[in-house]
Amino acid sequence: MTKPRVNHQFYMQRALELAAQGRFSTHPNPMVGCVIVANGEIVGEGWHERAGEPHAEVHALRQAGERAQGATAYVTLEPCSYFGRTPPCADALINAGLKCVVVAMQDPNPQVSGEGIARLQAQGIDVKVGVLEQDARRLNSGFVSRMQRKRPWVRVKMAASLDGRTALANGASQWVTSSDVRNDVHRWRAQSGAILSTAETVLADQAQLTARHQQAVLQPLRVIIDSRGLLTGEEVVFSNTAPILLVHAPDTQRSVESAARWPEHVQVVTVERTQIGHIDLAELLHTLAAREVNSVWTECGAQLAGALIEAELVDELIVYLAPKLMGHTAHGLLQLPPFEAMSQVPELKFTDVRLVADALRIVAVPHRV
Ligand code: AOF
Ligand code: ZN
Repeated sequence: MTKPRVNHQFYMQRALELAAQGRFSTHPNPMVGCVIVANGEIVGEGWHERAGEPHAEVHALRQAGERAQGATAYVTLEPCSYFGRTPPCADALINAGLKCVVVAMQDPNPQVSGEGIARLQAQGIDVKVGVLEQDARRLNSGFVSRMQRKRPWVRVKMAASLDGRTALANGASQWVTSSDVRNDVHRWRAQSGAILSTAETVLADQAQLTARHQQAVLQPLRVIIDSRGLLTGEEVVFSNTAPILLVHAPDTQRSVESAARWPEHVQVVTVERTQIGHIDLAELLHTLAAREVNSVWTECGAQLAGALIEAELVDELIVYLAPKLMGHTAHGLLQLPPFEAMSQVPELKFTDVRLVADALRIVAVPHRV
């Protein structure tokens, strides 16, 4: 007699949905979901809501109670094996008498990294790894990036007319896209660990760089590159007291003059310049990862966006194209060096295209060979 096939993907899909509920609140921790199934019935569900609070497995085990005995747990990330802010989930699953644990992906955190799985197996629990792994990795691209590459996942947002223009020749640019598009931008901001911009953009747009989205629970760290020392502390961006990281170069005049003049929510860091005089963006990203920033949402001008692309530090481009035409005398999206052959131009791959309000939103990833 053949055993009925258990639909691991079905339950893992549910666990991923639960995990995604932490989109606006879990960072710097990963989003994790857990489903406990006994005799073909879901008896417990949970997700990790906030760093410092119980992990997904703990919530699901509490709900399942006695019914966890002999059941199967579906977890989107390998159960943890060490005492962090909370005790190890592998132990909680062992103590509850789970028979089988299905895991979407191994935890890239070097403090776990296979140990949680080994711990479960050592107790005779049947562990299956890799169900819907791609989806789980995509969901936590930021956490995985910080753990494995020691830098955050970098998204660069751009908005342009259909013909790829951002500002008229005289500089007029507000607003290329409609206010409904800006709501979508606030949603992205709200799920990012940091928003990266420059003093030039902050001054030109009177930007606040906050996440004004109803589900925004944690304000992203606002990271502003001010290598020329243009900001005084009087700009609108400083009126909101969410944290700001001001990035100066060692020779930035204002930083040399006095660091103490900045309000309490502003911290200044110094990042070296590269040979061509720009802030070393790779070093800046390492600094952000060290501060537990998983993902960076970049809103900037053509220069920084171009520099990030040239340095191969962009993971996703999010481009909003408004149904407008601005003509060839208007400014383009990106500053890149002149290319002499088509073989030199950076190639991308579109991963998502959809209508957002009246704009076309394109997500593209660099096609690295
Ligand atoms: C799990 N289930 O729901 C989460 C896990 O500081 P702590 O105690 O919250 O631990 C955070 C680490 O635990 C985090 O870096 C990641 O490795 C793991 N996250 N693990 O089994 C969960 N959120
Ligand atoms: Zn855990």
